[in-house]
Amino acid sequence: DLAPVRRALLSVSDKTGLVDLGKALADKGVELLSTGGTAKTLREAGLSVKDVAEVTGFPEMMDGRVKTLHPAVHGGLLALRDNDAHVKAMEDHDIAPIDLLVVNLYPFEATVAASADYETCVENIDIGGPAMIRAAAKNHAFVNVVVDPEDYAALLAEMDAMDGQTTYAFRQRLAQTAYARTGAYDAAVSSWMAEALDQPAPRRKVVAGTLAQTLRYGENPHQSAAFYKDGSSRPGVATAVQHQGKELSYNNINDTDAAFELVSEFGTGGPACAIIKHANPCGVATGATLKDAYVRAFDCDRTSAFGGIIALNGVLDGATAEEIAGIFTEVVIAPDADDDARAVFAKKPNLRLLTTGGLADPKAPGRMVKQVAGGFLLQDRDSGLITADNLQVMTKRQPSEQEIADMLFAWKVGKHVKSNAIVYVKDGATVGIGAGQMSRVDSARIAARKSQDMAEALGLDAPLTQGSVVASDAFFPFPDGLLTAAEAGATAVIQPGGSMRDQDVIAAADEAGLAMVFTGIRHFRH
Ligand code: 93A
Repeated sequence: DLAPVRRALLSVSDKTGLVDLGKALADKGVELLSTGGTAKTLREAGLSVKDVAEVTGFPEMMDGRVKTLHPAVHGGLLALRDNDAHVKAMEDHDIAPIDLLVVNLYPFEATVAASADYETCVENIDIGGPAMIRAAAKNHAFVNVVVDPEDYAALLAEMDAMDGQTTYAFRQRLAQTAYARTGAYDAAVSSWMAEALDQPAPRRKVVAGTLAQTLRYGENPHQSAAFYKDGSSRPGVATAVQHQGKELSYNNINDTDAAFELVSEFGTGGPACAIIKHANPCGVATGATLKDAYVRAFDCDRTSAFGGIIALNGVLDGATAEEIAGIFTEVVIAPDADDDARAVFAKKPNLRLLTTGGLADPKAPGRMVKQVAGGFLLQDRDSGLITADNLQVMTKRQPSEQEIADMLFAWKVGKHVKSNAIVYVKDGATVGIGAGQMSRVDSARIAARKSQDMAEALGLDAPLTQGSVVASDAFFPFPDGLLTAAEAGATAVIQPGGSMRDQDVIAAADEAGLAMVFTGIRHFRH
């Protein structure tokens, strides 16, 4: 199953490692064919190269759109060397076999990521490259195909070990990688077009991403894992710059995303901070300063905040960094960090600091993927947003201005809490969060209970849920959850409404003297 490498076609956009590869191949006596720019680079390095134009008898034409699309190339890649008819066809038509194809494609994904205009993106759709890659990969019985400079060393090592030849198993692995590349490439093109056409989830037809980073392990150390990126340029964990600290783990990336998406809900309207543990917030607050917002968020649940992930919606400053450095924190993510803050964190080398250059737009369209056994679920991002104008007062008592402000705050937070979500808020800070319970009344109880624990720890007379407002991510199916919140001291309730028993819930709210508003939309998050 060994096959010789006598003739190679090199056609690469990314010229990384090209000259070294060309030299190594030439040293092994391999004849080099190449397209325009690639041939030029090789010749400038003193290598002797044959132009593909000479092989095809046609010049590269139409701005390079047609360079390698010719039987002299594709016949050389596809001919079965052990098939008499194929060999005769090669002889009849003066086609020489090509044993090694080295191609990397026009940088379509990078062009999209650089926010290029539509025409530039179209022009960067490679046609000849994928055609050759697919042909060479199909003929892996005889042909080697390399699509990534990272694999040049492995190719040369294989040829060294096998006396200038390669094994079938090696060529099979190359072919598998090659089809992954062409598959991901076309998926990226399709996804980009879907984005350009602003198509919703069901019209996408394909979910695309490119391997960006191999992770040390997955959710648990016995699971291997990797980070795939979809080419989006929106501020967030995928595009953030890491300034210090260990490599992000799988769980770090998941939690950092949750933290940044949540804090971005607050826009640039004033300092805000979110602290995340296990993808749920354990404290969210606004404040006069970022430091103030952090301290208020921290005070929601100091126990859980230990080892948390912190997101801020403004430029991290020295005073805030100093405060954050007081306890163990895994990751801090913010639009930017000033020199003072960086100096403070430099003393904490394990702390990961990420900057994004801006906030995520909560209204932006986008797609969310979730895997189930045997498939993927795809949905539009939850970009649902409400303002005070969307609130419908259902109770006899009207909410106060402060209650309305706190309810809108609690609603934003609740959108980012795993269902069933119950969030108590007072004066622009969460004071109790109940997440991920199978029953809504349990979430209400847990949130109140945690607030009580915190009041004891802080030496307060009463838990901060006294005089708070409460948000529920979906309707209360019965009055019990609402009554739990009333017992904890909540005075106003924000919830979607829409239960068969809304009238019972409204009556219970009136009886308890609560103000209650309906939003008409819900924020399940599972
Ligand atoms: O425009 S193409 O789709 N038409 C072709 O026939 C063709 N053949 C190779 N693009 C084509 N290529 C691509 O050109 C390769 O995939 C590679 O990315 C690039 C190398 O061009 P150059 O050698 O001129 O830098």
